[in-house]
Order: sequence, then structure tokens, then C-alpha cells
Amino acid sequence: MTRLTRDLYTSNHWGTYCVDVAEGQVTGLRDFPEDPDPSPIGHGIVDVLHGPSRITAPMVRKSWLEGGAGAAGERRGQDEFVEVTWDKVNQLVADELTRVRRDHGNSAIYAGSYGWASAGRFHHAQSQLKRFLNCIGGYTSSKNTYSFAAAEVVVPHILGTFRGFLDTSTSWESIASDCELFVAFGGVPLKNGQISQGGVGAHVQKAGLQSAHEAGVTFVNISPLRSDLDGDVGGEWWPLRPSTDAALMLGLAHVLLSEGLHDRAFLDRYTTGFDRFAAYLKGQDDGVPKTADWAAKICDVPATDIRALARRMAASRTMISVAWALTRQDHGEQPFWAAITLAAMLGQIGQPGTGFAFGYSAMNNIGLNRHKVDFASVPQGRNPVPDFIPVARVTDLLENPGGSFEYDGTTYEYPDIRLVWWAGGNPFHHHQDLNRMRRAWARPETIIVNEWCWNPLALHADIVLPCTTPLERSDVAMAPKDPYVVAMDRAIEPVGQARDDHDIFRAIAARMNVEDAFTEGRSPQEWQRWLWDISRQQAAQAGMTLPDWDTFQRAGWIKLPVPDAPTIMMEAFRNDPVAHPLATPSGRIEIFSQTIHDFGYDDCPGHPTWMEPVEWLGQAEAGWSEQGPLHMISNQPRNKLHSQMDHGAVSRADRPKGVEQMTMHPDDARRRGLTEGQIVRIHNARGACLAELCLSDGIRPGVIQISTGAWLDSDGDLCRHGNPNTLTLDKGTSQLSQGPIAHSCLVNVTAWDGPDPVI
Ligand SMILES: Nc1nc2c(c(=O)[nH]1)N[C@H]1C(S)=C(S)[C@@H](COP(=O)(O)OP(=O)(O)OC[C@H]3O[C@@H](n4cnc5c(=O)[nH]c(N)nc54)[C@H](O)[C@@H]3O)O[C@H]1N2
Ligand SMILES: Nc1nc2c(c(=O)[nH]1)N[C@H]1C(S)=C(S)[C@@H](COP(=O)(O)OP(=O)(O)OC[C@H]3O[C@@H](n4cnc5c(=O)[nH]c(N)nc54)[C@H](O)[C@@H]3O)O[C@H]1N2
Ligand SMILES: [Mo]
Repeated sequence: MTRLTRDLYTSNHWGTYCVDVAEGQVTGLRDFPEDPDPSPIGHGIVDVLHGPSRITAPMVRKSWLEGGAGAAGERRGQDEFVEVTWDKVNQLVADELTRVRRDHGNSAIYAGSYGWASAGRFHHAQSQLKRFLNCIGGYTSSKNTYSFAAAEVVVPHILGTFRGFLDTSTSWESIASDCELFVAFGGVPLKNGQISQGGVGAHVQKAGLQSAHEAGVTFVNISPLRSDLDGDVGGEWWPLRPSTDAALMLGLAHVLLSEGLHDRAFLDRYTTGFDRFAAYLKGQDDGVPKTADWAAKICDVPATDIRALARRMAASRTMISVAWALTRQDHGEQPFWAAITLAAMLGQIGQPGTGFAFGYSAMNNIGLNRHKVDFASVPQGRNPVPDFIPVARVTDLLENPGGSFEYDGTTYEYPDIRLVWWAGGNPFHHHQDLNRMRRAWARPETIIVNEWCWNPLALHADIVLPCTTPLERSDVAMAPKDPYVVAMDRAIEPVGQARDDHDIFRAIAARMNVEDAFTEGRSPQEWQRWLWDISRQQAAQAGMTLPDWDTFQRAGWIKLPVPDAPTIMMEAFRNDPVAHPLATPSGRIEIFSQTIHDFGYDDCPGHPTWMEPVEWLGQAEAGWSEQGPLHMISNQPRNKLHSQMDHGAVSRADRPKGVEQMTMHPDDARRRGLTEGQIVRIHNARGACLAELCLSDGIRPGVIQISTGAWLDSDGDLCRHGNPNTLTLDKGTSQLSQGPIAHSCLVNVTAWDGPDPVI
């Protein structure tokens, strides 16, 4: 290949960068010139690529190596690892897969393997893992995400599709030109807009928000955190009690109904079931009218403000945004259903700048005006194993083989898992109640993990297969939700003996006589061209031209054209609901869903409903400190993506004392005799973690905030490093969706008088 005369590029979920290399090492990343608001997150990779936490050779846990499958159990996370050759590890893995399949069948392999891995169309860890396992008879899989499982299941019943509308959010241009009032449940968190799955060329959220502000849009930030709305746009802050948004929305809806401010014509033409919902609002079913006063008591915001906001919403061109976080709480289906219903009552859905949307700035692509292109992805093949779990039910799966669970109207059974394989995700980051998960994790006979760094997942595996990072392999970042397509250059040789995930699976496939099925005779380079050629055809169908592969490689990146007109969600449906019906049973917005009603779930009735969360501040329960419980918000970190590069410089810079920082209101600190900068212990019946205390009046009293992402560092049930998932509750949102509920969590906070945490 001819030497490139251009910059080297790398791309990941947090952005595109130019790579500087000297003597075979990455010396730094430079911001992508096209990006007006680059994220610092990417720079976190530089010092850890070759750092001490890098996994440089295949490793097997001593107890597993000596005692065989089933011998590691409780010793996971404890006994040492032994370095082995690739030859040896490949044989161990092939033999173990053969044993498990022969004795227990393929359903005994759990490879739901949830997680974000890295950007890159070919080297997508999960796709490679699943493709490989499908070549040998399949695996137990997982459904939905940790991001918004409740919405993924409930919204299709209401609107026909969730993803379809997530992908067509009304763009910022339309908000700037046509919105007057932007009501943001969970705010517009710019920290999250740094990310977009599969790659980002230019970050637009800050500019989008700013332009709307300059155009005169008024923002209302309904959130326990003031910082969920950028201070530059002003706006009002409504610090409601966490996990009560559904009640607030019902209160707003009741005002609209009782004052006749709802759009009856819209409801008649575009929705079904409003009367059933209205009966509930009026209290005809349960004797409790869902008035502003009723909502005020639950949410702890003044009833006069609720009434005033409802009237303003009806009198203005209003956009309602619901943060994805609202689904990650008990009954997380309800805030989204209630928000859609509220927007339907306002009658502005499908018009410029108004209606509703799911989570502006949850990622860079929400509100970004672009064409969606169905770029090709690695074909995963067919999985003949029907068994699956809703993704967040993984501990239940391991604890309860043969047990049953409900999901979207059907009863299923948990298979008996003997082998777990994770590639490209970190359950010791993402799952709730990690102490409970750690105990369940001792049950499978074998745990295999592909990782590049010694994070807690790798430390809890039996067989660790060292993989490359994107900087050590070539690929293409083509994210269907971003107009930039970027060549991901191989900047350096693989570190140590690390191999690409594809290559790891190829070698094991060879031992199991399925190499041809796995590779189809293509090299990684040939696969990438293949993906490119199909994507080129798909783009052409969408009216866009991708250059040929060689031209693209010479250029390093391209930008696809963006639409001339702003995107307006549900415009076609609004214009003609008969010609463009929704994919629901009625073809309309289902404010009442007969389907869900008929499932008979007491925790998810047939219309938006307020149900008390299992844990929330409205609860008077024993077991909390004298000062009362605190509600813990464990939201996304601003300085990294989840747990990735937590050991890198960017993440560590925000953590001068080594432990994660936690924010508390000064009044709560005073009541507990705590002072700024002190190390505290956050605890409840499920576990504990340490944190450095930061004080701020930008948080609702009674609430604390600690970002996710700190690598678990367990001392019994205490995490010395500040991982909040030692505290969160592992329970499904409801029997309908079984989504995770990290944000519904009560804790105590007390001074830590133990030794300083050593990380
Ligand atoms: N308390 C609480 N918990 C939460 C949340 C919350 O709000 N609060 N949010 C939830 C949400 S929305 C999500 S999406 C999850 C995220 O959870 P995850 O997606 O599991 O978190 P990541 O840290 O991104 O994990 C990705 C892993 O892939 C590895 N990796 C990167 N590139 C490669 C590669 O090329 N090959 C291989 N084999 N591995 C690679 C990284 O080192 C990392 O360990 O967390 C959830 N957990
Ligand atoms: N920098 C960075 N950006 C990210 C990620 C990351 O790890 N780092 N992760 C990405 C991923 S995978 C996802 S899914 C998205 C998630 O996007 P979101 O779900 O929007 O992310 P969160 O930060 O958990 O929550 C947003 C805000 O909701 C508020 N909130 C929490 N509970 C409540 C409540 O009960 N009511 C109200 N009104 N507000 C509440 C919190 O104050 C929080 O700051 O972010 C993406 N963006
Ligand atoms: Mo997510």
C-alpha cells in the first residue's frame, strides 16, 4: 500500500481525532478540524494504551487452569492468573465449548454480552462474538438495552416503533425557528451529547441549544440537578423529587383536562383511548383525581406552579423532552407514556418545533439534522437457540435456572447457564446491585472475556483473551446517525500479543472446524471493502454518493449531505394519519393500549399511571439514618463513556483523591456533620462505596449525585473506588419491559473513618 500523505484518523463514540505517532507509539490525539465542540474524552486513551493495566497476553485463572471448568467459582476476582500461549488458550476454549455443548446444549452459553465496545463497522466485538457462536450452534441472547429498555418495549405499543421516532427527533433548527417553550424532564445534559454510538464527526448539541436560546425559546429544566441545563441558556429550574415525573405529567394533564385546554380535535383524529385515561385522571377508577395539588404532594413542587406551567404549555408552541434516564427507574415505562399523552393533549405533535422527543442531548444525534443511512454491518448469522433474557435480568438468570419470568405479555423460562462469554461490555460497570451479581457470577463453570485492560470484568473472568483497541487495527466509522464517515487508521502495531476480536474468534473457529463459515474466506480488509460496497449501494438508494474505497482511504473522511429542511418528527402522520398510520393496532397513538391492558400486569396497566416506585423520597421507611434517606442519582459521567478509560488521565483528572466525587446539598451535609472534600461512605442494605464529598446548591436537598464509571474495587461489599452500582437495586421496571432501575435508589451517607482509599 502506498504511504498515506494525510493525517491518521481515529474515531470512537466520543468523536473523531487526528493521531500523532512516533516510534510506534501514540504520542497524542489532536481534535478533528471539522468539530466545533470536540470532546476531551478521547484523549484519555493515550497514557493507557501501553500502561500497566494493559492486558498483553492470554491469561487463565490458576484455579480454573488447575481444576478445570467449575473450579474457579468464588475465587473469581481473587486468585491469580497464569499466562498461556495463544495456541494453548485456543485449545482450552475450543475444548470447553465442545464440552458445554455436548453435555448441556448451546442454550447453556450466555452471550448476551451487552455493552458499547468501540466504534468501527467491522471490529464490533459483539457482532464478531455472536457470528462465531452462531457458527457452532448459537447461544442464549439478550434483548433491549440498559439505556431505555422500558421505552423499547412500551413505546412500540403506543406509537408502533420507538427507534423509528428516536431516529427522527425534530431537529434543533426546527426548535429554534418554531418552538416557544421547551419543557425538559431530565434537562438537556450537554455532558451526554459528547457521545454518539458508532462515531461523531461534529458535536452539535451545544450550538443547537444555544441557537434555540438566542431565538427566544424558554427552557424549563425539570430535574434534581440544575446542571442538567447549561447555565448559558438561563431557564427555570424545577428540582422535583426524583422518580416522580409521571405524577407531575398527570398533574399537568389534569389541569389541561379540567380547564378545557386539551385539543379534543387532535385527540379524536390521531389517538385512541383518551377517555379511559381521562376517567383515571378524574379519579373515576380509584377515587383519586390526579389534580395539580395531588401531584404537588408527590413531586414536591408547588401546585400553583404546576397549574401555571400547564396553562403556558397550552398557550405556547411547546416541545416536551424526556431524558432517557426517566426510563431507568422503577415503572420507567410511565414517564414516556405520560409525556406522549401530554403532548397529544396539547395537539402539537408533528408540527415544526413542537410535540415531544426522547432525550435531547442524551447523545449527539438527538436533534441532529441528518439523513439516516442503513450502512451495512457484520452479518451475525442465525441463532437457533430461542432462549433469551431481557438484558438487565442477568443476575436472575444466573441465580435461577429453570425459573420463569414475564416479558411483554409472555412467560419465559431461564435456561441453565454453564458458560458466560463477554466481549465489548462491562457488567461490573453496567449492572445494578453488583454485590448480588458478584455472588451469582460464581455459579457458571466458565467465564471467558475479551478485553484490552485489566478492568473488574477481566479480573472476574477465568479466561482472558487480550484484544486490540481501535488504534491498533483499521476499520471504518460509519454511524447511521452521523453525517461523517471516517477511516479508522491502524496507528500502531497491536500491543503485546493482543489480537483483534475477529482474529481471536477466527483462530478458535479453526480449531472447531468452522473457520470457513466464520470468515467466508474474507480477510478483515476484504470484509471492510465488502461492508463498504454494500453501504455504498444503500447510500445510493437514499440518494447519496459514497466514493469508491480507495478514494475514501486517500481522503480519510467524508461528510454526507444533510437535509435542506429541518426534521420534524411525525410530520407525515400529522399531515395524513390515514395514508401514514402508525404501526399500532389502531394506527393511532394509543393513550390506552388494549394489548397492554390484556397482559394483566399490575405494575403496567393499560394507560399512563402513577405507581409508587420501590424506593423514593416519598417513602417513610425504617432503616435510614435519623436525617432520613437520600435519593442517589448515578448518572452518566462527563469525563468518559461509562467505565471506559476510567484509568486514563482524563477521568483521573476529575478525581484528585483517587475516589469518585459525590455531590450533596450543603444543608444535607450540615445535618450530617460532613464537610467538603471529606471521604464519605455511601451505604444501604445492598452495599457501600466511598466517595469524596462535594457541596453544591445546584442539587435538590435530599438527593445526592455520583457518576457511574468508577472501576469496582471491592473490599467485601464496599467499593473503595466509588462505584454506585454497589448500591442500586436490581429489579425490573415492570413485568412488561424488565428494564433496569438504577435511578430509583435510596442511600445513607456517613463519614468514613477507615484508612484512606488506596487505588
Ligand atoms: N447506576 C447506573 N448504572 C448504569 C447506568 C446508569 O445511568 N446508572 N447506565 C446504563 C447504561 S445507559 C449503559 S449503556 C451501560 C453501559 O455499560 P457498558 O457498555 O457495559 O460500559 P462500557 O464501560 O462502555 O463497557 C465497554 C467495555 O468494552 C471494552 N472494549 C472497548 N473496545 C473493545 C473492543 O474492541 N473489543 C472488546 N472485546 N472490548 C472492548 C471496554 O474496555 C469496556 O470494558 O451502563 C448502565 N449502567
Ligand atoms: N459523557 C457521557 N455521555 C454519555 C454517556 C456516558 O457514559 N458519558 N452514556 C451515553 C449513554 S449509553 C446513554 S444511554 C445516554 C443516557 O442519557 P440520559 O439517560 O439522559 O443520562 P443520565 O446522565 O443518566 O441522566 C440525565 C439526567 O437525568 C436526571 N434525572 C435522573 N433521575 C431523574 C428523575 O427521576 N427525574 C428527572 N426529571 N430527572 C432525572 C439526572 O439529573 C441526569 O443528569 O448518555 C450517553 N452519553
Ligand atoms: Mo446507555
